[in-house]
Amino acid sequence: MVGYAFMGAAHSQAWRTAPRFFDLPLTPRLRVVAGRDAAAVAAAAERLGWESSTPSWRDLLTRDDVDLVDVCTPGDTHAEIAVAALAAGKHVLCEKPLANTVAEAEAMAAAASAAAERGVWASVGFTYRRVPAVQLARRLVEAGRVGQVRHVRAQYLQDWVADPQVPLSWRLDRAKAGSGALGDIGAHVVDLAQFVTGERLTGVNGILETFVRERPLPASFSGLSGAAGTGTGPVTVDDAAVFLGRLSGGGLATFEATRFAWGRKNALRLEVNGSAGSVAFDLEDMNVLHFFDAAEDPQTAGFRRIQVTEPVHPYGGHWWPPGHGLGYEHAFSHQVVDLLGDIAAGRQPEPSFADGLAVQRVLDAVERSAGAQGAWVDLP
Ligand code: SOE
Repeated sequence: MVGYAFMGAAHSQAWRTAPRFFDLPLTPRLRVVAGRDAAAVAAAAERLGWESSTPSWRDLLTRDDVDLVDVCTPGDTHAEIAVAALAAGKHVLCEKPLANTVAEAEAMAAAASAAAERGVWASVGFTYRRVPAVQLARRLVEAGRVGQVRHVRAQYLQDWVADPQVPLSWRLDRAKAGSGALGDIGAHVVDLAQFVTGERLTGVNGILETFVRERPLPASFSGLSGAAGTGTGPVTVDDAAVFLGRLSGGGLATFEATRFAWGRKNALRLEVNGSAGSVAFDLEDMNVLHFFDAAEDPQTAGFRRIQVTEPVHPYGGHWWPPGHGLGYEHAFSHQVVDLLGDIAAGRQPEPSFADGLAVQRVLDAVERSAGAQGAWVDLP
């Protein structure tokens, strides 16, 4: 693994836990974690359960006991690490968004398709696909239970920078993160909208805003919170993104991604309205899927609140007894389960780098639309 902060901790937990709850065709060994600060990465290895550490990610590429490289760094290093790892014959799991630019994402997708010819696989970590209720939503849409998709209503609402005194961190730095709310959390809802509907966005029209343009420099920062130091610096990314989209099946989509929705902590919401029904999901109530079936008797029809915690449900029966819910971290374990299953079977894991590139093109189109005063931008 490269990187060992928030995402590195989440991935480590998943690599350790998945084989304890699922029968996996391959057994993960946490061989080595890389990070620039030798002392800090050594401490992280100890804390997160890695056998060794190194200050150079390139060391991973020459080790025979490394089969897969898990990229948990900010977006500015994804392309370089992932392309080099694939060239070295290592499978790659890369955090989202795939890259900071379309050009980087294109290079990564090209490297992934060349590697696939050699049975070396790449996947991008749009982890929310692995929430059981999201998988169930996909199953219902795929089975035709909502019919022809008319609307997708997608939001990702957070509030962790709504306070102007929250200091700068890499997620607010365009050079590191590529974009702000758009790429950090908007990317998730773009991916989920396309995953759940099985369609692609064919065009977008959007606006971006940065509400707080100058923030304290950090004295320290960890995860999503930090302490202010002295002096200030510029915020170089969007705080919020709002955009419209057209879907390949003719439906209409609306998206909102913001870090300024006080009280909304991690509210990823997705609602799909089709010709035959609707599904609705909210990550803040992540064990539940709401489903409306338009074929039901109108006298008693209504949104059904499905508790997605039963053995018949996706990933069901592997964790706790029926009715006992899962949390944020379980989706990362499911990611490990699916990825190792696909690698062992010699098939392309999903989401692929091509899927990551498709999302990147949407993000780029939203930025171009916003830059062109809301012009409509078509996607290939
Ligand atoms: C912060 O906005 C963040 O941790 C994102 O970086 C993640 O991708 C998202 O899953 C949760 O929020």
